Amino acid sequence: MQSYKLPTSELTAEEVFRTRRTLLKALGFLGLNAWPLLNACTNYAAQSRDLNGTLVNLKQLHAPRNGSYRLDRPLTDQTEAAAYTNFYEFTHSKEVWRRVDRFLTRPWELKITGLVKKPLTISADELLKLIPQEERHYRFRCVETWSMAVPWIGFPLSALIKRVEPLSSATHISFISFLRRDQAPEQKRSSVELWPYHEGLTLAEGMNDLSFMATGLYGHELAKQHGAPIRLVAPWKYGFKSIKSVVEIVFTDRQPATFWNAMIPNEYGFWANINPAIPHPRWSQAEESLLGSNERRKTLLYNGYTDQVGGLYNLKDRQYFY
Ligand SMILES: Nc1nc2c(c(=O)[nH]1)N[C@H]1C(S)=C(S)[C@@H](COP(=O)(O)O)O[C@H]1N2
Ligand SMILES: [Mo]
Repeated sequence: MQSYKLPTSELTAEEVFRTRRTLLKALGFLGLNAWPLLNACTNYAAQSRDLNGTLVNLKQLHAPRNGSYRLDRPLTDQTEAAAYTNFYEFTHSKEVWRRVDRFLTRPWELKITGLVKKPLTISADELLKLIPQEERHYRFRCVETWSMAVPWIGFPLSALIKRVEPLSSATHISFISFLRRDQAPEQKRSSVELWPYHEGLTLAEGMNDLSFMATGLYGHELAKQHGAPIRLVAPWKYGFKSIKSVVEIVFTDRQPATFWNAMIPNEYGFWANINPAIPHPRWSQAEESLLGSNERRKTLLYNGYTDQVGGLYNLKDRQYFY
């Protein structure tokens, strides 16, 4: 997904350099020859300690499991999932967790506007109290071919839609993420004019029971790199549809613009429904690699959710699969 032109970040190199220098000093002080040791263990030790620290600090959430959603594979290890995320506002690498310190996810306001009878502006914490939370085990498939299986906590998007009462003219829902150049390094560095990240669904897709607003993962609030404090999860679509850290939801009467479609229109469309038979222009979508174990599996049509969403699309019409 990285073929567009953004300057790459040098922060990783800097951080690694700093860690190595500190260790070199310490080992030099002990009179040891540091180099062989360094290459073996510096980065791994420093990184995993920091990530675990981050995860331990998350607030616990308690939500009953909705047993209707069952998996055909084990849950992904939560540290593996947290260490390998896509969040282009912060970095193009998967080590987003190392760049989110300055990102403030509380207080957080979510605005719901557009073609609705009852527009709503509400804090993330109030929203948690307003709508009952549940846990759902979902598969999740990135367009880049990695996948995971995780226990989200949150609520069906339909519950929120019903609260604001869409007008009969509303056909689509647009989702908008934050714009904070002071907190998100890539929003500051990049010349891309498309920020904030934005995504969209049809109203029918949003009302489908699979569409989920996630506020937690693995029994606690979302880690920042997973899109705290609230994000969309549409598990039958490629991962880029599942927009993180949403600040605004707008009901419209036309198909909304979407970030990756605007960035690379010949590779990423509005629909992005998962279909192993239709390759990405640059790679096959037939298989996926499970985060953590690296096990390879055949990718399933609609990521295995045909019973829930198959009726929304025409399988013979390719527009739905890019
Ligand atoms: N705001 C925002 N949301 C985003 C992205 C992003 O870069 N910015 N990346 C998307 C992509 S490409 C994927 S695969 C998923 C990854 O979710 P995860 O990192 O929690 O696994 O988030 C999606 N949501
Ligand atoms: Mo992705």
